[in-house]
Amino acid sequence: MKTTYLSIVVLALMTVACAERPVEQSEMTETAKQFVQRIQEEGAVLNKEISAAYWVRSTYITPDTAILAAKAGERGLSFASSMVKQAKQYRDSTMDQDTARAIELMLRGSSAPAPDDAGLRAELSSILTDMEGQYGAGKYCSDVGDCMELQELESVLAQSRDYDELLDVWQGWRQVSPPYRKQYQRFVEIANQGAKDFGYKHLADLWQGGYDMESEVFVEESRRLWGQVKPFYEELHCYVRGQLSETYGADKVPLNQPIPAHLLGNMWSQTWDNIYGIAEPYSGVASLDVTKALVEQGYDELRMTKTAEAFFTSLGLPSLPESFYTNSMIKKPRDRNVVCHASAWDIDNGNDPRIKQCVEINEEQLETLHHELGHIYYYIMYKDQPSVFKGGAHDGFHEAIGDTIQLSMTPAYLKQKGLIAETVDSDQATINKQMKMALQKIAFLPFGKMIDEWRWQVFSGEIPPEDYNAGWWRLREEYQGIAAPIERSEADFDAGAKYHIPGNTPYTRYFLSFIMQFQFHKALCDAAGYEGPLHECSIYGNKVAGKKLGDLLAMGQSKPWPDAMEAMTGQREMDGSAIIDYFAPLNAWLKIENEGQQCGW
Ligand code: X8Z
Ligand code: ZN
Repeated sequence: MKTTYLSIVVLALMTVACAERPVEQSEMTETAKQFVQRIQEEGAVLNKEISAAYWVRSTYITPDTAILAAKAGERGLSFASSMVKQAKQYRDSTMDQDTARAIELMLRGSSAPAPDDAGLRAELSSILTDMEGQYGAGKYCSDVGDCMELQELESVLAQSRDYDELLDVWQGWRQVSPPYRKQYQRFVEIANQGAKDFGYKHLADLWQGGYDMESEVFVEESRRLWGQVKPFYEELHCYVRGQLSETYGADKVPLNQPIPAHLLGNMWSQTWDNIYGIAEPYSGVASLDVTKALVEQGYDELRMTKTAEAFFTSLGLPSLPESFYTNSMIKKPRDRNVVCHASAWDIDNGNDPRIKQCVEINEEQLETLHHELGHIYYYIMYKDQPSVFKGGAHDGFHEAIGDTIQLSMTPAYLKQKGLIAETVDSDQATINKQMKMALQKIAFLPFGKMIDEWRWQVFSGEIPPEDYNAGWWRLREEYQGIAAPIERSEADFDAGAKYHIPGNTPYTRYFLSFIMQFQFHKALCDAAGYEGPLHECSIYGNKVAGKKLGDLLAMGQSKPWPDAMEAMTGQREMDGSAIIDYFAPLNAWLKIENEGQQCGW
């Protein structure tokens, strides 16, 4: 099963389920421990079947695979409803610690809980399958009839510096989502009902409840973390806006206004490293063009994947099983529609882990491969946990593993791999490198935060269906300081043009991951005995750091996440100070650079 990101059946048995067994049958007939044991066994079988249907659907989008996937998903939803009903009966019973944790995890539900009604379950499953399929098959056909798929549109956004061309592809891709706006609204109604049936106020309450603390406390906690990094984001925003204004003109990018969303090198303005050329502090100092090296050296999809694997094995983690390479999809098929958005799947309980990624030969994709393998190594390392404990300590942990490795892909590491010609040791080179990283890691933070701020408000009814788009742009402006480059209206559904909305993947996990990966990086560098500045540390080849990482992965979600955090970092909290510390040189540089500028929007 694709755990952390797949829509309907989130994880192993916790969200899959088998409807056929009426709740009453289990009443009083088995202990809590026996119940957990049975659910795990039944869940594992069902899981395999559902994974197979979903895998085929995602790698072969047709009306037929929609039917098969929706049907399988429906069975999963039904199993989940039944499981939760039964689990509730054990809430106040006495039981051992592991069983109590298992029951608690079961009661968290999934990202799309179904109401206790067969008709609604079928409707929910088919809406989710259909929306993801429409997104996956999306294309933009221009007036002259040429059609472009998402990856081609993304590459125009990354490379073009022509304002109108950028605008054309930006608005073109956003034609994918209005056709499923009504379906999304219906999804919200049904899943909200499901959340209520599971005992939550609404779906936002359920999503926020997955972090070993009360929902309200978690919401505050996530906002506290945003508060820690916001001032640094505002400095970066100010500097980048100034550079864009010089490039496109102050009429197009006014200095006291939000930045037009199509100029940041990314379809969703979520990471900005593609405009490093515009934002480069010291022109030409220490070239960081890894893409050029990959292309020149003739890397293909397989060699890219093996390069990522080699980092993990250098830490002493095991090689990937042969089946990984046989069964994964790492190349975009030419003859059919697939969901290209990268994902990692735990099929058959750790025995058949796979990724699905339309790998292109560039640096961003190499990083994404490390991200995906982070998930895969989690699956492999918690393989022997009971199914109910297979999962990240929380979902942000699962997202953070591969990204933590990315932080060790320093210039020194890249040189060792022959992917940059030389390392340059100077203050200017440091600032350049930090800028490139910040355009990726700092620019992302408000985006990572606002997506679920929007969904939380949609689920709670604070943003009503008739305000979906206005609510979206209100939050885009508030958090990111960006604005739509052309007039938008409620005929649009701009949130839906981001994969995780039709794919129904919660997004706060990525926000948390982007904060925690720096905490993890620091902890692993400490374990490796590294003493220099954090941004120059690479744990490549270090078995002590590897052991620490492997131990974290092997815990799965068997314990509340603060325990896992403590084992890894010595701290029991998520904390933005490591990311701020990492970027100390750039932060200081930006403050001087922005002096006298009118920052903010
Ligand atoms: O969706 C992903 C991964 C799969 S879990 C490729 N990410 C987010 C995104 O692309 O929006 C990774 C970082 C953010
Ligand atoms: Zn991921």
